[in-house]
Amino acid sequence: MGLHNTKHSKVKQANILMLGLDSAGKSTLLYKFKYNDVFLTIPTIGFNVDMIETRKDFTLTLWDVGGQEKMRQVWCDFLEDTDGLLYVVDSSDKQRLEESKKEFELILKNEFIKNVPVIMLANKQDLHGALNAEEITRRFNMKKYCSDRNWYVQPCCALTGEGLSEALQTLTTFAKHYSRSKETSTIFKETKTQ
Ligand code: G3D
Ligand code: MG
Repeated sequence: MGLHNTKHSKVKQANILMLGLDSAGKSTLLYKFKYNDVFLTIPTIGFNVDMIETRKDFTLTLWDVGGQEKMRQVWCDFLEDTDGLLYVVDSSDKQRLEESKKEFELILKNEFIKNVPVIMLANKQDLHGALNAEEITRRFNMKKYCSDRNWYVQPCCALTGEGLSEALQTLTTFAKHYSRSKETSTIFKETKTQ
């Protein structure tokens, strides 16, 4: 993807993978995130990318690779370089909650993103009957399934932008921490094989 962190250098950017069922609000979120940033759409491949400077000298690169069945294969190509997972759920869609949960569990099982931090976005909080963050935490069994990594459930509304800056800041903290630990383990492995 050409956006790797330079090995052994200070971490300057992190790759964030956005996932979630179709219609959860990923594209809307990305659109809201960007504000003045360059919003790059790659329609031929079917995904959107956005780079956001969340701290001084630190950028999050958000990859919205789409939630449809046909994009599943594509996800795997992204996983290896991922420093953070942004999982979006439509908190008002109780009918598809189980489907979303199954998808989430499947993703977490992937070896490439073992220990990768997760921000769960409990989106569409503006809608009547939307489950709150506590309820989403419980329904998605976060404590159990994310026990091996940093995680946080952030309530938000992609339409108004509420909760989004908090999500990005938490994600930045997690991703920075994760990238650093990844670098350290790389150095350790290299030292061992010498
Ligand atoms: P996706 O990219 O995950 O597939 P989209 O989802 O971003 O395309 O959003 C799907 C629909 O949900 C869109 O409506 C969008 O406007 C709506 N949506 C996204 N976030 C919110 C939210 O926080 N609150 C509400 N009320 N709606 C939201 P349409 O009508 O265009 O299909
Ligand atoms: Mg979309």
